[in-house]
Amino acid sequence: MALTKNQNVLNWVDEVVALTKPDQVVWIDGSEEQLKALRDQALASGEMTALNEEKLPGCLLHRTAVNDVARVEHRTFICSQDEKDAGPTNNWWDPKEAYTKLGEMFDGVMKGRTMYVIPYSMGPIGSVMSKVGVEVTDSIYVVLNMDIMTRMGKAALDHLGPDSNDFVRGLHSKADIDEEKRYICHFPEDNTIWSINSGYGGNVLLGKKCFALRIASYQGKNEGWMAEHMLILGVENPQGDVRYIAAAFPSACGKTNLAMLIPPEVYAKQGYKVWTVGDDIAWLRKGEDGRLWAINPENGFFGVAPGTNEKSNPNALASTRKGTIFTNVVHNLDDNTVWWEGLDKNPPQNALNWKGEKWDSSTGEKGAHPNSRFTAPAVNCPCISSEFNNPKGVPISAIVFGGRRAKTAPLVYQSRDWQHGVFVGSIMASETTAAATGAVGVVRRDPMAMLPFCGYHMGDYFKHWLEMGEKLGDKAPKIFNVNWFRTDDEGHFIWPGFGDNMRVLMWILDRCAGKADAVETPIGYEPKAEDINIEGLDLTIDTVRDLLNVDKSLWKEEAKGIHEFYGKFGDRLPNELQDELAALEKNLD
Ligand code: GTP
Ligand code: SPV
Ligand code: MN
Repeated sequence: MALTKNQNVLNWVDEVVALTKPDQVVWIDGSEEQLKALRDQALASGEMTALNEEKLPGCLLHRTAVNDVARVEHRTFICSQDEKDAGPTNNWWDPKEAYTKLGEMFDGVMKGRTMYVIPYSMGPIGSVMSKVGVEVTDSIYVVLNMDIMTRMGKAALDHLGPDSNDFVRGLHSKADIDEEKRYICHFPEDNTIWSINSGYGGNVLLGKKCFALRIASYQGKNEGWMAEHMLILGVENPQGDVRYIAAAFPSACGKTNLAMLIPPEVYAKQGYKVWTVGDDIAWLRKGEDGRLWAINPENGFFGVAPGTNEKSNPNALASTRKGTIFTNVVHNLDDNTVWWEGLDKNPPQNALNWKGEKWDSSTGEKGAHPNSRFTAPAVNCPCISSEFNNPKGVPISAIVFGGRRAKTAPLVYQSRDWQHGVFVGSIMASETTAAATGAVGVVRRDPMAMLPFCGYHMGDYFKHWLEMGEKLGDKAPKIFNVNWFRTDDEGHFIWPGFGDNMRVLMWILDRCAGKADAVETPIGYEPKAEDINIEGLDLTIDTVRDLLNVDKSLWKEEAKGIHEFYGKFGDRLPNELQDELAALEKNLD
């Protein structure tokens, strides 16, 4: 039975029912009773496997098709009326053509299947910063994941109200999981997403990257706010004051890890604490007090499993110990639990790999897919912020950009001002990871970690950033860049990373509070090496100096790459950024 009298929602659901022709339609109300029935159905069909009830209560295991394990950027489209509005960094498809072509594929695709209608809120119910979506899908896996990742069910429709038309329409079908016919299409001007032939996270949990970044970034530009690929964390000092940082790193570059970090002993003993508000997406808006405020629109974590362990990220691991869905990890058949590379040094002997095949770890073949994931409820996280559900969000003191760079980028530097900070974000580059299909480890430009997620012209996006800075004036957060991934000549990471990244955050917060010094370099302000606290680390101040070194010849090469990249944007590149590039080149001479 329909859960709403909102005629805009009802009409749209009627339309997609007429198109896809499901055998039946089930409205997801979010009740435990309904969810239990769906879990049971998924267990009976083999779509999911129930895990050890004592060790992992309420946890489920799922395997996607082997051809369907990551986002597919080459099959992701921005379907704006005007090709120019998608910009040079997106794949564009004429909306009329896309609707027609995909319409043929969706025609009758749910015959013999059940359609689930999922109303959900991105952001706390009742917040002025939250927005509603409705996803229609033929996948129970999607329903169960959306339950963890969003505020799902009737409350979302109540939040929308009886008349509003301001909701994002998401249509998804697994169809035949045919990778040749896989399309993730966004129609920003219609608040619409159509996704077909995939069952993998970022392609099908339409509230996440598709809505909360691609559609929302477009909405934010029009409505004067920002949707960003950022974690949000709070650092509490011994006096109990909390300062918030938002940080944008590309996929699989450390957001979940930083968001949940455990302070090293040197800070823990003084009473410092770190609280997680979000690990992947931030919606940011100027608040009544003139500062920039952020909410995390999500309600759970869709985190990278490999590398997560008791030492690297105990909070993430703890988050996955109940009510979690594991995707494409190793199934330990001895005790019906899960395993992945980097969990511990004891791969299970009697186990199935991510493909469901008998797995022998001694062959050296990986058991879990490098992009295997956990979907864990945020409430499970031991360090979840008390402000997690605060409809006002949290005020942001610092914005941090960062990527995976073996050489060029130093451990940390600060921009001279907001405009220079936008430049710093725009020139981000990072080595590609397994989160998207394609080559891994190739350096590419990834401005603000939004290359795959900006729903409109990236030149206009830079302009929007500059405008936000003007709006915020002297209350704007300070902007920084970090790199945890510098390597030595043998390719080993030099900086210990993980919890020790707090040492860098402390310099950042001290700078925001006007408490720390800096030295000027050609690329921006850097800490004095002695201002990075290395107490308790097996690392010398000379190594910190190396980590902070700005190699002018590498940066001159970098500037060439930036020129080339900027060239793509033509006259939609803001002049301010050209000026910043010219200033960088001058500083390097
Ligand atoms: P998405 O969910 O794809 O957006 O990824 P993410 O940015 O949240 O990345 P995540 O925190 O899951 O980390 C991805 C990988 O980077 C994992 O294998 C981590 O072990 C590794 N990693 C995270 N932080 C650090 C760090 O400080 N140093 C090093 N060397 N590796 C790190
Ligand atoms: C990412 O790839 O940045 C993720 C996972 O956070 S996905 O939901 O697949 O986009
Ligand atoms: Mn992400």
